[in-house]
Amino acid sequence: MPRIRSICSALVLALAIALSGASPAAADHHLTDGTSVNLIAFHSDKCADVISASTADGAEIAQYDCNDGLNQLWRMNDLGDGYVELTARHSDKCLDVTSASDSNGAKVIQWTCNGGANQQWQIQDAGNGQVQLIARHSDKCLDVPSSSTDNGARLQQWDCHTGDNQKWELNLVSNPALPGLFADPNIVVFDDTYYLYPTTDGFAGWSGTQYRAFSSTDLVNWTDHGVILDLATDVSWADNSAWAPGIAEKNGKYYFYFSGGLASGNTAKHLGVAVSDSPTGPFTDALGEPLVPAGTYSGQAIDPAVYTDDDGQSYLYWGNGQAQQVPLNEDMISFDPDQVAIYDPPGYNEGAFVVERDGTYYFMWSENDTRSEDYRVAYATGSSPTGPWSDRVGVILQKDLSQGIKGTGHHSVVQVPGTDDWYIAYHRFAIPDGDGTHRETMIDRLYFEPDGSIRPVVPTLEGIAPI
Ligand code: FUB
Repeated sequence: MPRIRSICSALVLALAIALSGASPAAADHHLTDGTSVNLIAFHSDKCADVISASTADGAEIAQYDCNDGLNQLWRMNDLGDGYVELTARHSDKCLDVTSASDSNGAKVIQWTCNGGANQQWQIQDAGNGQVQLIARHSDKCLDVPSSSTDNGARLQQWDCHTGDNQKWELNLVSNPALPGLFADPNIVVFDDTYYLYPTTDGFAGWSGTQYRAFSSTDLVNWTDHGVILDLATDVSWADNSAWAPGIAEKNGKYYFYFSGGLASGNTAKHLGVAVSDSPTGPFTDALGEPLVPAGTYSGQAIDPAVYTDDDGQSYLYWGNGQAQQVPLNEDMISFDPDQVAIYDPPGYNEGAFVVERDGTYYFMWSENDTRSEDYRVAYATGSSPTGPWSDRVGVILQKDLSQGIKGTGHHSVVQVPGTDDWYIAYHRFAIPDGDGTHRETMIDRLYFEPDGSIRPVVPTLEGIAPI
């Protein structure tokens, strides 16, 4: 498994301190509640693993060669008093000392989380980027018996000592960026804080009604700000299909572009705009009617995205089957229909997104159907926010079956302010068992080549280090 080990030593101490609440400065820093990690035994380089990916209470924890399994991934739930619960991502069960035993040699298992002290762990700095994990009820350490290096060696608790078989490295895993099912992420930065605005996924026919906002200062730890717009209650002309939003800021107001339809009657999608004084809403429908009614142009009125040029002029892009592009008026909630231009490169399906770098504009889009594992991202370049656009340059994001990654698309791109560092947010089929309506939001690095072309993105299971 390609691991992002380099970040461990730099971050592990911050994690230990932040989670113990000992240092507010460190708590500001990086890893806190909800971070997922592999627990890697220092002496063996093997991962703490729920045997056979069992979801049963009582399943033992062993060390095993690290792989990409969710049964080797542990979510840290900060209990706020210097202790964490560690829940296995595949089962949502807690790392637990069996029967709350305080004996040396007591087995470590997974068990339904119940708040017991035998499910609470203190993360203690052990130096050199490693930690000890100390059970609250017994004050004993998570330990690999006899310093075994064997696959399958069952973990136990034992009196804490300085042996390497009680030292653990925490390997941060940041993908999926958001817990749960979210697709079509629109990533933006406002005032040095990053925001993600996705489709809430997991509904047959993409019939969800709610939009949520998430924020982060490091692109790894995301705060859920809850529902910012609900078509079922907040919009008169749509009550269904809250799809793929885009957002822009102007003069201290935030404009949220979204699609929706009616569950009954005409199910065509309209495109609307809502406004708020805050990037985390709540948002109010700005017009009381669609900005782009269904049927105005060929294809569905979906997948809005906004690019704002250096001169402050914002442009709206949207469309399925073909893309429309138009300068927005100063009010951000209207445009001149005579200025709408159609762009329909070969392969274009939906999910248009535009960025600029060094005077070159990049028009990117998604190809194929979101239900296909071949959903992917391609691009062209131009000399202005509305082109003219080059021929399709090529694909920059696609499935990677060697990692089980499928259906990578409907992306957006953000530049870290003041740097040439770029990140891409996109969705893929959820792992495991995802499909075109069960998708997860990922963030990976995006690089430009010296000639200005976009290097194909390597989609990762691990994700990124905090910025
Ligand atoms: O999430 C609903 C739809 O699926 C989006 O509008 C499309 O871009 C596709 O990802």
